[in-house]
Amino acid sequence: MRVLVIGGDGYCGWATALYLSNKGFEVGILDSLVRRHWDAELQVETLTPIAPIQTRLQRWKDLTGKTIDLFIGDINNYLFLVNSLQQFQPDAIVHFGEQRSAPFSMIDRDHAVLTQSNNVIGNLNLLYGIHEHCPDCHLVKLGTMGEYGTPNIDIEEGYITIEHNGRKDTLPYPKQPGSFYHLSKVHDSHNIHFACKIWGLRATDLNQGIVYGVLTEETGMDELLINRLDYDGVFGTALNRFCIQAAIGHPLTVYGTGGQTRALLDIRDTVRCIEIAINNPADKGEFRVFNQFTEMFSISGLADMVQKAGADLGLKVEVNNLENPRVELEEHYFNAKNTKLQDLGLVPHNLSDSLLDSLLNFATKYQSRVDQSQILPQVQWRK
Ligand code: NAD
Ligand code: USQ
Repeated sequence: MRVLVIGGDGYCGWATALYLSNKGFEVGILDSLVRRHWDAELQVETLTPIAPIQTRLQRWKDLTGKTIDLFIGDINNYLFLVNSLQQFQPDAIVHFGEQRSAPFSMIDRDHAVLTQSNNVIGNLNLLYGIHEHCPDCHLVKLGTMGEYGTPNIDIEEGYITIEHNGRKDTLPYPKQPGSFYHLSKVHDSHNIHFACKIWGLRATDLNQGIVYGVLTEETGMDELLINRLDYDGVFGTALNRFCIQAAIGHPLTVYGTGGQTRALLDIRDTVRCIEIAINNPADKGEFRVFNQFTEMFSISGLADMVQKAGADLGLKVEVNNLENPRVELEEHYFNAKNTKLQDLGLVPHNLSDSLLDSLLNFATKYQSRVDQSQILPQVQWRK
């Protein structure tokens, strides 16, 4: 099967492209490399020294004999996108290629507009590209658990059955996202749902939780295949950030009380979930939604776990409750369903002491690359 990984130079996309290539899929990567450009603009670097994409792919070929096609360009450039689709002829497209940071989208008007135009128009182009050039292709689109927000009822997988004034229907689950980035994902979901309805496209929206970890079997094979690991206040995410903070002796940055509860998963489960979605395509006209996470934790719970794992390694880890730069509930109900991927065969890697240990050791190895001035959050939602 031919799989095009859009955003294949990024954190989830790189791990996925190598995993699928290793499993025998014919893989192509399409990426504009804009994420490397945004890092440069923010003057941040990933904790890990990532090689240029061409070097990465050459190393992969030298090690495994497997070739991954490369298309460098922006999916907002429709001509480029169509040429790539015609050349590669994908059976499935995994779409990771978006601006994915909530704080980045909240910096100012420019960054909100950049986020929504990059994400929403890029995704709309892709829908047209599939419709016009590969209508049978299965779109596997990365959404986010943050589309749902934190409602005071259980979160279902995409749809909820409601009885109202004596009538009953199954409807898209209500969305209450918490940033202009998370909103872009809601807009994408609506556009994909509509395209499936009018053109009979087949699509799976994967509402993914926060991803943690860095090593997968493939990216761990060689230093030149190393994956990115963000720790800065804009692109770094909760658990990864906490491990790196612990390794360099920076107090853990819990925003507010830390009672915020979120859905999380190991990057090794991200790649497996994508494989499961590809191997079990949605029907023609079906807009299918899976909640892609394995466990739920409060942010203060995560900080406590990192503190304990750090202590076991002889690190003295402090926790700081900072004034919350975001507008979000800090104490709330959160119970989301996640059975669909497990029913199709996902066996989760639950968060364990050994994973925290390995992440802390990994962070310690690269600690000299950390710029301490990039750790505290600088983007304010209320500004
Ligand atoms: P990332 O920033 O590491 O990678 C995204 C890649 O997409 C980058 O290489 C970037 O250059 C590319 N890209 C962005 N816009 C593009 C465009 N218009 N055309 C072509 N390429 C483009 O992000 P990530 O952490 O790997 O996230 C991947 C996807 O998964 C995103 O859609 C994100 O919203 C979603 N997701 C991520 C997480 C997480 O914790 N990292 C959690 C849930 C969902
Ligand atoms: N938080 C802290 N301290 C930190 C960083 C974050 O307390 O140092 C808190 C935030 O306030 C928030 C929670 O942790 O309540 C999660 O924040 P995050 O930055 O780890 O994650 P988020 O902004 O939600 O975004 C990340 C990815 C995004 C993806 C999303 C999945 O960047 O691409 O869509 O996780 S989810 O959270 O399920 O929506």
